[in-house]
Amino acid sequence: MFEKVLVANRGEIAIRVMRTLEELGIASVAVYSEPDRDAPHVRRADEAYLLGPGPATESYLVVEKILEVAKQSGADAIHPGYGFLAENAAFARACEEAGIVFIGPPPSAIDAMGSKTRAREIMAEAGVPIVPGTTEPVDTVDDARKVIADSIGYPVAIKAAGGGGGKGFRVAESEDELEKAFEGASREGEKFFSDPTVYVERYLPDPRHVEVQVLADGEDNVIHLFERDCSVQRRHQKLIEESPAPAVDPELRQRIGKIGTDAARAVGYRSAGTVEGLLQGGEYFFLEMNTRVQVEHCVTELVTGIDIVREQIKIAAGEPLAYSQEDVVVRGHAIECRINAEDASKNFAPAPGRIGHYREPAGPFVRVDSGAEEGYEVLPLYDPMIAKLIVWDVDREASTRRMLRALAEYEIGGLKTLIPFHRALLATQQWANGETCRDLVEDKRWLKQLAFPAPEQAAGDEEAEKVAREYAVEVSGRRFDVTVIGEAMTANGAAPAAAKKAPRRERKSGGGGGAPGELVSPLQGTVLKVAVKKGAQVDEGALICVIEAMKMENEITAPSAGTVEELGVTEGGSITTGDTIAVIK
Ligand code: MV4
Repeated sequence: MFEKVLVANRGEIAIRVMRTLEELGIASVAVYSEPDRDAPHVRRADEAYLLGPGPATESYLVVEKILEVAKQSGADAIHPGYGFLAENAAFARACEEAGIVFIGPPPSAIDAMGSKTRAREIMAEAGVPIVPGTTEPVDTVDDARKVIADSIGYPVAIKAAGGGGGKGFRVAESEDELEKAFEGASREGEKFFSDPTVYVERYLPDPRHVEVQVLADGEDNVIHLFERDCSVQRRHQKLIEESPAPAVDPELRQRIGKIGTDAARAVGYRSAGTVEGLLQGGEYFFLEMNTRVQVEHCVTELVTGIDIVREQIKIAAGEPLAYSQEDVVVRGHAIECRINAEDASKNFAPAPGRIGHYREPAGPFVRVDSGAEEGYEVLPLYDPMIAKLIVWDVDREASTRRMLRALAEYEIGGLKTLIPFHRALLATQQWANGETCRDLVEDKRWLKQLAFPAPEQAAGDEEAEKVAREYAVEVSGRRFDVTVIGEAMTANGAAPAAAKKAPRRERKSGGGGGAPGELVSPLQGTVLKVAVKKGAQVDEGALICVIEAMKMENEITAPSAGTVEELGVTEGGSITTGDTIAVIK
């Protein structure tokens, strides 16, 4: 097994991966951009290294820099998370060439699935049902007109070959709309993937988005962990995901599970992956394969009890799968709500800013995968998804009630999030019926009425003249919640929550501050023991003294090897933060 893994990502997924690494006894290495210096994923890791400025193209996407950090830190492997470099075959190859394991599929499988036309061709050959349409690029609008008339029929979807996840996707209801759709898809393909190639599919009128989680170990064991339904999406951004899919019965479940494993086998897959498809009237069609761990993998973890990231890491380390298909069973129902810093009532406008008060829900069968905390600033530079709320219960109805309870417990002040949207949507009859809620997420009037009930509490908005504050009062022993609206108070040192910076974690070693070679006390307390004499030679990591603080004994060690030129501590003496313990040169 690996000893140390670099996590080439940020936010909730970086923390998610580090948690599993710790459980496996593997040290974690974080990388970060300048504005992420004090981000939670940086403090969660055992070691952290700066990549560069904020824009991802200068930090999280710089292959050479990440490989350099991997070498410098002695990492055996790199976990890419999702997004950034996760589906970049050139990066996976560069890792291999540098002798570092890429925790993901073989580059050839990334390439095969990266081209949507090639993927469709491979799937058709392997007997996997694809959405009817072309498996080859369509070069011109005239060619498209012909192939549609001959074999597809309207409406059609024009999709970019380099696309995926809905980028470069246009619909033409009839021939009049074809040229515009074709050019739109081609332009978007060129813009996002430097590839203007498009292909044509029959447009399915009201499909459900159903995907299959697969695991393959490279030793011919390919299994699936059943399906997820991700039909609640807007502009191709998934908002809510669940497992099992409400529209899938046991017979169909077996069928689409096999489609998932057949698709994975057809490209020699190894690692965790997802086969995405459309379900329309009992028919299931392959759409594309995501060759990474996905945002929504957690719902599958909750219904199967399998840690997908752990399996992914073990597979990458060369271990065979510990599960066979028969071992995998689905129990109960899990739902995930993406907590984005967005205002649904304003057409899902991005709502970056600093989080004020922050409190996560808890209690039975509630999981929060978050990259945020009190005082954390959501930057417009990166993905607006700051956390995911995932719940489990015995069935869909109970799981929905549990999600509504957890959403009500979730307190995020200072900026707007999708919490009000999720609470409203999960309370609708459409959701209860298991519908896709497609009209609802596009319905401006419905979205508008979920405008934020009370104008955002002005936590952190020091300029606001009037602020709303919530208090609990007791009247004759009975508790009431009251909202007091008045001028902001700055007295009593009660700083608004947003003004409080997240506490920095103390770094244990390294002579932070101080002159060269100076070892400064990180704490205040009593010197219980002095382990060296002045003039002594010490190795790096050698015990210098023991300081008792807050009833805890803290060992202070040498940050580097050298001679103890000065010694500022005596046994039994007291010491304050910032005092010189020793000078080692
Ligand atoms: C489609 C489609 C209808 N016909 N393809 C592609 C990316 C993914 N985000 C949704 N995609 C779709 N591809 C064909 N040939 C409809 C969608 C679609 C969708 C599908 C299921 C549930 C919700 C959806 C919302 C928008 C688009």
